[in-house]
Amino acid sequence: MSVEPVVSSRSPFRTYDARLEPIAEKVFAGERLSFDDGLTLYGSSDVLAVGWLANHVRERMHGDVTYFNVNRHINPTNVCVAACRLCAFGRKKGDPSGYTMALEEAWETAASGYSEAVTEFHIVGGLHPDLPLEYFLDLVSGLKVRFPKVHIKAFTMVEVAFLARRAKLTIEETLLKLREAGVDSMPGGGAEIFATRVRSFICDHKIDGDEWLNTARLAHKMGFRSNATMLYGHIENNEDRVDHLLRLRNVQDETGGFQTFIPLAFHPENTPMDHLPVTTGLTDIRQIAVSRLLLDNFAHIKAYWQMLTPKIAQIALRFGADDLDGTVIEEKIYHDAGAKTPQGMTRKELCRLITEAGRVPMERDTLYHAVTRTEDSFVVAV
Ligand code: V47
Repeated sequence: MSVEPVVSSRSPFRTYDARLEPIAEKVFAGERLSFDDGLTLYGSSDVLAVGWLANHVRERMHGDVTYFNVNRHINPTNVCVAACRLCAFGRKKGDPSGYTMALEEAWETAASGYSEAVTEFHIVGGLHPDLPLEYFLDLVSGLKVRFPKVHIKAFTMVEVAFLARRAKLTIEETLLKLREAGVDSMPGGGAEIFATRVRSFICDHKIDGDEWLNTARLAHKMGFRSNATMLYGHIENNEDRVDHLLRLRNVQDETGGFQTFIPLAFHPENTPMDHLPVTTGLTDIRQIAVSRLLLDNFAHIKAYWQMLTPKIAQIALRFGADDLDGTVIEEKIYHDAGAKTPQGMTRKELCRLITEAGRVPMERDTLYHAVTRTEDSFVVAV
């Protein structure tokens, strides 16, 4: 590898990895990066140059603006038929540490734990063998009655497909019922890694990669927006990561329905893969940067602070990320898997992270409309 710095004539971009130079030229020209470019970005030892390019794209798209939201996570049940090797949250039916919220309890949870009005409920849970679709419809419609202004981002593509199968409905019929009940959009979970070799080991009972993508495609065509995730840092390799990102990019070309991409670092504690090490800071930062560079048709890359830690998430704001996610209030999935991050953060704490990264905080709702607020209410600019 050359140790001479390569200096582009068109920018202050510098790298000691000459393989990045043609990629930089494409980035400056707004050209799409290829599968091989993705592998080069993952393989380059010049992580700062990769990050510089991602930051360039991030600033071209968003300037200094950095988004966050005031949200609350609700996990109605941890009982799950899937028993994924990646997961520390799910419990088999009958396990004494399994729980399922009564509807009243879920509605009370929604209102608890935070003094400022939330703009979003983020609802995901286990694939419960017995809870009927009606439970979830009642849960959502009850929330809408009690909190009519709050956006409901609920149920991953995996949950939607599972509920459809249990109710003997098509995915489309299920999505229509969820929409009628009050679901506004969908979170990005359950995508994991699409490549069959990996997926069949880490989550063999879930829908496969194509089914996840087809469910998202259908939801987008029905007018729902959703997010997308990728779980990295377990048994996947760089080819699997690039494949995952480009398959998302292809669906996004077709539908435009994805809002945000969220790379999720695998937390091994209390999972059947607890022999694996946790990801390192540079792996996390590089993942943010490569995501920003390959997903040219995604508006937002989220550095989910609960998963990355607030410190790494803050640094990610200089490596391609433009969103930190939210106040969250109570997080179960990562904390069951050993996360040491706080359960929630205040608006003030999120704004401090963003401001000290030299960025400009902007509170958003789920659909990225600006939010202004008084002490106990909020207004969404549409
Ligand atoms: O799908 C489960 C992941 C996801 C582990 O859309 C794990 O705004 C690491 O999707 N280690 C659920 N990850 C969370 C999720 C999410 C989070 C924040 C924002 C949004 C959004 C979506 O958590 C699962 C799975 O990929 N997960 N277990 C674990 N041990």
